[in-house]
Amino acid sequence: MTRTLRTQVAVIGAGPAGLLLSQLLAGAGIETVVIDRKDRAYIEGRIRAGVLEQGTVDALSEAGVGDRLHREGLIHHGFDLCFDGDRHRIDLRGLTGKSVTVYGQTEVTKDLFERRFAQAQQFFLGASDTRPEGLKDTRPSVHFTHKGRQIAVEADFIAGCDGFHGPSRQAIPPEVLRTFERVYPFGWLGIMVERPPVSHELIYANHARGFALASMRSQTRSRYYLQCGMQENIADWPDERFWEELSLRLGSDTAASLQTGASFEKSIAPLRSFVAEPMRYGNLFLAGDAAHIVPPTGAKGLNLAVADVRLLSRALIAHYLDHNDHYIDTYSQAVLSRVWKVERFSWQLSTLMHQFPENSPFEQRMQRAEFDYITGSEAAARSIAENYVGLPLE
Ligand code: FAS
Ligand code: PHB
Repeated sequence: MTRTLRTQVAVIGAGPAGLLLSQLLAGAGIETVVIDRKDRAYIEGRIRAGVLEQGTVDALSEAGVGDRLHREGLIHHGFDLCFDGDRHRIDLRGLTGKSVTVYGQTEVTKDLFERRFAQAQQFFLGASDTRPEGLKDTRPSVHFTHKGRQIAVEADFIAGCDGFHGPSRQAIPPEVLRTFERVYPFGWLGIMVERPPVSHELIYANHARGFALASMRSQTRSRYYLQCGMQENIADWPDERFWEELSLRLGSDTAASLQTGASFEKSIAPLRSFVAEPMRYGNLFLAGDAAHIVPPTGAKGLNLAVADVRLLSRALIAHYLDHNDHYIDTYSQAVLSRVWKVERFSWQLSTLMHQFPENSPFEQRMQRAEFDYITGSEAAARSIAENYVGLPLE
């Protein structure tokens, strides 16, 4: 016996995109139901992004979840690019007048969950067999199993915020959906450690042995990444080996300040660029990783998801409050225009900062020339900076 519910917007996915969308819509009095296959503890425990654009900070503040972010977030006015031991600071503040905030996605998700539960958001967590149906109907629906019961949520719209592996993108007919993909020939091995960061700002390094990134979550908690092979096994990377490799790639001057210790999280993430078009089909709207993936080099994944949600919430609020469907009708075109620009930047920085096994000596020289151009030209540095702090929403 199926239990049928009715709402205005059914949101599949309680990651940052789905949680922020439900929060922004609630602020406009629009009702949502949020469905996720995982439980709150699992979702909050996922360690992912660490750098927030100002636009993301503004959106979280507008959503009423900015208090802890403003208290605990670290404002960064620049970051370092290193190439073969040469180190150059990209002065974000001086070049763009803007900065970024270091604050983990884990914390963003916790803040959003706390707010949504405080506002009695209707959640179905631990759902299985989630299926969006009737996308072209005036009353599409999401069907799933929850605590052994068959549930159907009828809605005006469905927001597919269910990440790269979710069902929403796959519900778009193959003859309509177009996908674009680049899989990089390496991954990122990341660790988290309760030690002060090696530097007060982030360091991106391209060394002959591979890429390295020195990041952080606070003044006492550091996040480090090493480029690694796609088939690497975590068991082959004990902490001692990780610290030794990181020291080599960061260079002896920087490594002299490195405070090592026992990691409490270690994982390998593959790198890909991916875009699905369109981001709307009937009454289904895609947002975040459900529609696109960027390599983490440009710190864009989470920020791009938030930008999608800002445009989607504007479209849905205009529909319900102003009976204006202009932003709904132009959502896919508007959001994809920005998605492709961010894909370009993430691809550019990944291409510059990693060792590619297949690169010819000429392509290696092109990498060096690109680094020398960026460090020698204010215009080139400003281009990197304006993408890193976040392109305008439109
Ligand atoms: P999410 O994937 O966060 O959330 C999707 C939600 O949908 C999940 O909670 C999932 O449980 C749910 N879902 C999936 N299938 C479902 C189904 N069948 N039924 C119901 N629910 C379902 N970005 C950065 O900027 N910097 C980084 O360093 C970085 N590192 C990353 C490392 C990894 C391993 C990964 C996977 C991503 C990383 N990202 C990083 C990108 C990441 O931050 C994403 O951009 C961000 O989580 C996007 O948020 P959402 O679109 O909400 O998708
Ligand atoms: C992180 O701290 O996890 C992080 C920071 C910057 C990136 C990617 C990841 O570009």
